[in-house]
Amino acid sequence: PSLTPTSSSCFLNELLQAEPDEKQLCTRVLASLQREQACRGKHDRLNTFSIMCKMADQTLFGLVEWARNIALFKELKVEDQMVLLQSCWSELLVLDHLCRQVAYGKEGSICLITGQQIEVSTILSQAGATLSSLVSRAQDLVSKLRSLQLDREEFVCLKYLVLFNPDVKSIQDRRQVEQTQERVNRALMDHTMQTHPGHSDKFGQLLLRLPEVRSISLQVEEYLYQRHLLGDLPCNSLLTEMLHAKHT
Ligand code: DR9
Repeated sequence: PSLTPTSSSCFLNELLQAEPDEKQLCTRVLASLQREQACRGKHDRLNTFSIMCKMADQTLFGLVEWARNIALFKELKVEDQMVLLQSCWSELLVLDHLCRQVAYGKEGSICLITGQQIEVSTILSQAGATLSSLVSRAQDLVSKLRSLQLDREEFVCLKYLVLFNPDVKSIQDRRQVEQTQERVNRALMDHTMQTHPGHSDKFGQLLLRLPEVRSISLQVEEYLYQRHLLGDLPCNSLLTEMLHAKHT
């Protein structure tokens, strides 16, 4: 590995600078949950599902804000920004969840954005079939990413690759999305070769995880849509809005 910073590593540094701070995010989510609880009376507490949805909603706000601050994203037409976000919001949520598990999760438990750890066995005993399968699939992916020693740089690249997806239908500036995708891909490849010269296929191994992220995210949407049909989703949330954008 060379000692002079390459253009890829400079580019990666820039991407990392724009990463949201986990502590700040946590504080914001906790504050919003507390505000909500304070507005309710003692006998009208939120149930677990609503609390989780609020958490996911706040996380989603953070992810949209993150995307909108990216220079290469801001340069796109607003219509393109919208279709890109509508097509990848659930993948971003899943990636975010996976990365949090790799960074902070303990074996056998799930770490929420609030820092709370919940045992997987507890979830599996309370959740229905769809959620149980989701959590198990996500945990399997977490194990794989841990054994690949996914780092922050690689995680950011995966987020970018999910966001800048030139295959999304009706994109106008397809060429520009493609160029960003290629640039990030290159940076990811250079980074894995520099940090793991002995592990020649780490780059390929990471990219091969993306279809499973996609598949899990579609199952998350299906799960949420089922709960929506049961009338369980809060109506004025970004989560619900994104879910609807796809079903119209
Ligand atoms: C990173 C995103 C942050 C968002 C926070 C949500 C994180 C979701 C990630 C993992 C799920 C954790 C689940 C914690 C569950 C707490 C205890 C429990 O098991 O509650 C059961 C309750 C209802 O289960 P059910 O819907 O299966 O119904 C059962 C039925 O009544 C009997 O058959 O489950 C919940 O409340 C879960 C709410 C999940 C909200 C999901 C938002 C999804 C958004 C992003 C997901 C990111 C990836 C998740 C991959 C697992």
